[in-house]
Amino acid sequence: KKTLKQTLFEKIKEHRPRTKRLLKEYGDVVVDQVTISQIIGGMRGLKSLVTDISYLDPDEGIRYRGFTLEEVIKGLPKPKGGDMPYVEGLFYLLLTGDIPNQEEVMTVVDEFSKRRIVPRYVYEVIDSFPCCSHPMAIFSTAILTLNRESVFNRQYHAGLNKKEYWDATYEDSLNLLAKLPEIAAYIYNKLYRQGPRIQSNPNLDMGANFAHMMGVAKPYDDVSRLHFIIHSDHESGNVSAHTGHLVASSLSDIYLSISAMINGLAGPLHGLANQEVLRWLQEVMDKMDNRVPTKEEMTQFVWDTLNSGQVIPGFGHAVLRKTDPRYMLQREFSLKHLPEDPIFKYADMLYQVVPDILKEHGKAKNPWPNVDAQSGVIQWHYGVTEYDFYTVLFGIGRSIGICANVIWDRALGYPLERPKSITTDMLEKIAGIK
Ligand code: NMX
Ligand code: MLT
Repeated sequence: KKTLKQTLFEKIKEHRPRTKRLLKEYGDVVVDQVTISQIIGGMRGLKSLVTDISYLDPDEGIRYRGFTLEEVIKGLPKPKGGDMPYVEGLFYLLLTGDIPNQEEVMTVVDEFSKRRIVPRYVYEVIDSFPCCSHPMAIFSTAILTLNRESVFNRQYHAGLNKKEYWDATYEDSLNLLAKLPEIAAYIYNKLYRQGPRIQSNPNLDMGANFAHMMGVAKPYDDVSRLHFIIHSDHESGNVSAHTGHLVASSLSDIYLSISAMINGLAGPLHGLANQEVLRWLQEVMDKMDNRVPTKEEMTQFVWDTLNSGQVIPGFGHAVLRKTDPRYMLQREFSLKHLPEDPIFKYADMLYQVVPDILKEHGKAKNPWPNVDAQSGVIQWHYGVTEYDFYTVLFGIGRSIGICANVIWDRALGYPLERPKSITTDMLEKIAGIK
C-alpha cells in the first residue's frame, strides 16, 4: 500500500524532466507580451506564473487538476451518510492529480488526525489578543506562531539538499493543515461563544471534526466539506495564492507563507468580500425592517451603493467573465437545503438585479456573482451569524491549495520570485511621450 507521500514522489520524479527540458531547450520561447496598462493595472491577464494544481478559464471557471468542481464532488470518495466528499481526498487530488480511492483517502484522514494537536502556546497567543481584533488577524498570528515547529527550517539549517526541500515542506504542510480547523474553531469560541471549548474528535474527518468543534449539527459537516473544497484553489495569480507562492519563494517556511497569504485574503476586494456581502445585506434588512424588498427597492439600494463610490461585494472578478461555478454550487445547495431562508431570498434577489445594474453602470468587466456572494448565506442559515469570521473559513480552504502549490514549487525547484520594476519616466519614454 503506497502512502500519499510515496505516490507524490513518483509524480515529482516524472514531472521534473518536463520543467528541466522547457527551461533548457525552450527557455527563450515568448509566451506573452506586456503592455503599459498591464504594468499599471495590476498585471491583469499577464501570463507569468505556472501551476499544475488548477486552471481558471474565464467562461467555465475553475478546474482542479483538469476536473470541474462537479466532477471533483462527484468523483471523490465520501464519508458514510455524507453528500460531500472528504476534504482530505481533495488534498490528495491537488497534490497528485489522481482521484484517490476510499483506502487512499483514509490514509490521509489518519495523517491529519495524528497531527491535529495544537500546542498550548498557540492558544495562549490567541487568548492574549486585545478585544475587537479581527479574526483574520488572530488566525494569521496563530499560524505564524507555529513557525518554531518548522521541519523545513530545522533541516535547512542542518544542510538539507535542495532535492529534499519538498519533503520537509510536505511535513510542515500536513502538520499545519491538520491544525487549522482546531485553531479556527478555538478563535470562534473565544470571540463569540465563550463557553467550554469542544475538544476535537480524532475519529472524524476534517469537515466533520470542524462542524463538531463549532458545535453545529448536520449537515454542517457537509457545509464545511463543500466550503473548504470549493475555496481551496483558484490558479496562481489571485492575491492569496500569489502571496503564498511569493513568500515561499524566498524559502520562508509554510507557516510564514500561509500566514502571509491569510493577510492578503483578508482584504475586502478578495476573501473578505464574503463578510462584506453579509454586512451589506444586513444593512438592507435593517432599512427594510426585515421585510424582503421588492425588485425596485433592491435596485435602489444597489444604485445607492454604487453612487456613493463603493463596490457591490460578491460581484465582479478579475479573470472570470461568467457566473462563478462556486457560486452556482452553493446556490444549488441553498435551493435544496434553505430555500425559505430570508437571507437566501435577499441574496437571490441580488442575483436577479445586480448584473443588469452593473452592465448599465458600465465599469465592471464582469457583472456576475462570485463565490463570496453566497457562502455567508449558508453559514448564517446554520447559525454561524458572526460574519467577521467568514474569511477564516475561506482561509482554511485556501491553505489546502496553497500548501499543495508550495510543495510542488519546492519539488520543481522554482526560484526566488523577483520581477523587474521600472519608473514612470521610463514608461513615458517607452510610450513616446518624452
Ligand atoms: N461593484 C462596483 N464596481 C465594480 C465591481 C463591483 N462589484 N466590480 C468591478 N467594479 C469596478 C471596479 O472597481 C473598477 O472601477 P474603476 O475603474 O473606477 O477602478 C472597474 O469596475 C473595472 O474593474 P474590473 O476590471 O471589472 O475588475 P478588477 O479586476 O479590477 O477587480 C474585483 C476585480 C473582484 C476586485 C472587483 O470586481 C470588485 O471589487 N468586486 C467586489 C468585491 C468582491 O466581490 N471581491 C471578491 C472577489 C472574489 N474573491 O474571493 O477574491
Ligand atoms: C479567488 O478565489 O482567489 C478569487 O476568486 C479571486 C481570484 O481568483 O482572483
